[in-house]
Amino acid sequence: MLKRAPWLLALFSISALAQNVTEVRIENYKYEPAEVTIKAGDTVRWVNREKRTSHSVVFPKEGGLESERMFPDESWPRRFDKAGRYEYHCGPHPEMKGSIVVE
Ligand SMILES: [Cu+2]
Repeated sequence: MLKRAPWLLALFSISALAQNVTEVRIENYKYEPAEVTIKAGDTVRWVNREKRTSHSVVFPKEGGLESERMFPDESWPRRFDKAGRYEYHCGPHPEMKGSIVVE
């Protein structure tokens, strides 16, 4: 097992490099930036930078698919494989809105 560890580490590093990760900060009850454009296969990672408030990300057009609740300094990644426009809002604060454009 120990001998295999470096190989596993190398594989993880390669797969991490193969895709782009775009970060969306959540701060002051806003997604920042509120709209991002990425390429199919890329990942968006939402990061909660609040001091106390928890947030989530809900995609109403996908049956209300919702992220885990993100507490301060937690994050949630989602990979987007299909082109399109993905509108989302926050579960506990529906007035918070954002969108991901996948090219
Ligand atoms: Cu929220």
